[in-house]
Amino acid sequence: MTDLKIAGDVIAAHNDRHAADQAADYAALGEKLARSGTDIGAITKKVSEFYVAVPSWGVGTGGTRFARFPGPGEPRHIFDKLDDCSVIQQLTRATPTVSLHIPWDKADPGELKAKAAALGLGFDAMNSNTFSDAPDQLHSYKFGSLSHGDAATRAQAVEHNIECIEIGAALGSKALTVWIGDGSNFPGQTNFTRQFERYLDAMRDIYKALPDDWRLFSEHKMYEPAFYSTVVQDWGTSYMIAQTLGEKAFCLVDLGHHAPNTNIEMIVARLIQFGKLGGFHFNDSKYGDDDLDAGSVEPYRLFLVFNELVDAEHRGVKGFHPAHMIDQSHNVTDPIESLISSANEIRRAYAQALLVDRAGLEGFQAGNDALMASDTLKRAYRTDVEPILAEARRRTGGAIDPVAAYRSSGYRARVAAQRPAVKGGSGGIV
Ligand SMILES: [Mn+2]
Repeated sequence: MTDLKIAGDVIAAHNDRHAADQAADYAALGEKLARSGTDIGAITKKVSEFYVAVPSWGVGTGGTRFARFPGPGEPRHIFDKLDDCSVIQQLTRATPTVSLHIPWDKADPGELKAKAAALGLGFDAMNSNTFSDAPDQLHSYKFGSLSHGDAATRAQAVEHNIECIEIGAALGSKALTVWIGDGSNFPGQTNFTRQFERYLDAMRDIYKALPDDWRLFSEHKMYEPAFYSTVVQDWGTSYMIAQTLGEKAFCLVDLGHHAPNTNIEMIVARLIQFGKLGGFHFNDSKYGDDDLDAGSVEPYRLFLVFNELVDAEHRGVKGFHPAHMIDQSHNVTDPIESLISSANEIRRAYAQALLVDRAGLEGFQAGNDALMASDTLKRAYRTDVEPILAEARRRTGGAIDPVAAYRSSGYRARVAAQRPAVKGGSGGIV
C-alpha cells in the first residue's frame, strides 16, 4: 500500500508485544491438529487467501426507523469511506475490496479508481438503488421500480442499473447486485403474476447490458419495506429469476433475509447443486433483517453455511466461486471495529469448516450414525482457531489483534478532528 492510514510502526509495535504469546498458541494448536493428521500451515495459507468485501455503506453509522445516532468522524463521502475501508484491510488483510452503492457513492470513476489504487483497494460487486428516490429523479419509486405498473418508471429503474454496470466496468468490478423493495402492503394492491412479469422483463433488459465476464446477482428478501408481499421474497423466486435470465445470473444469499428458523445452509446447498449460488451478504440476525455483525448471534449457523461451501470446494464443484460480501448496519459500535470483527468471524467459520473430517463425516452418514456425524461437525466448530486467524493476519502484514491495534492507533480521533460532526435525529436504515 502506498497511502497507509495506520502507520506501519503502530502495527509492528503491536505485533511485537503479542509475538511470543501468538507463537506459543500457534505451536500448541499446530501440535494438536497434527495428531489428527491436519497440517496447520495448509489451513493458515487457505485462511490468509480467503477474502470478503466490505460494503461502502457499512463504514457509516446506521440507524433504525426511529433514529440514527451518528458517531464521531463519520465519513462525509465515498473518498472518506474508502479511507475507512483501507484501515479495515490494513489491519485484517481479509478485505481487499469494497462494494459500492450507487447513487450514494457516485463520483468520477477515474478519481475513484485512483483513490482505491493508492489505498491498495479494489472494487467488488456494484449495488443499484431503486428502493429510494434520488433528489433529481423524474419518476418516484414509492409504488415500485423494476416491477412498477408505469413503463416510464420501469425504464428509469432499468437505466439506473445499466448506469451502475457502466460505472462498475470503469472501476474493474465484475458483478451487479440487484435488490428491490418492490411489493405491496395490502392484499389486492397488486397482481402478483403481472408484477413479477414486469420485473422479469425489466431484468432481461438489464441482463442484456451485462458485459460477457460479469455476473448478475439477484438478492431476495422476505419483507420490508413492503410488508404484505415482496416481489423477490425468497430463494425459490430468486432461483426462477436466475434460471429465466441465463447463465450469467445467480442468486445472492443475505443471511438476514429469511424467516426465523429457516435452514439457510440447506438453501446454500441447493443453490450450489444447481449451479446458481452467486454469493453472500454476511451478517447476523435474531428476529428479521437485523443487519447485526456476522457471527454475533448464531456463529454455529455461520459455520454450517461455511461447511456447505467447504464441502463444495472439497467435491471440486465446477465453476464454484461465490462472492463474499458483508452487509451490516452498525448502530451502537464504531463501524470500523464491527467490520474488522465480522471479517474475522467469517474467516473463523471458514477455518473451522476446513477442519471438518470429511471422510469421517461421510462414513457416519453412510452408517446412519447421526450422533457421531453431528459430533464431527461440533468437534471442528469447538476448535479455537484464533491462533490460525491471527497468524494469517500477522504473516500478511496485518495485526495479531486488529481491534486492539485499531484502538491504539488513534485513527478515529484523528478523522473526527478532520470530519465535521454529523447531526443525528431522523431515522434511516443505512
Ligand atoms: Mn443485503
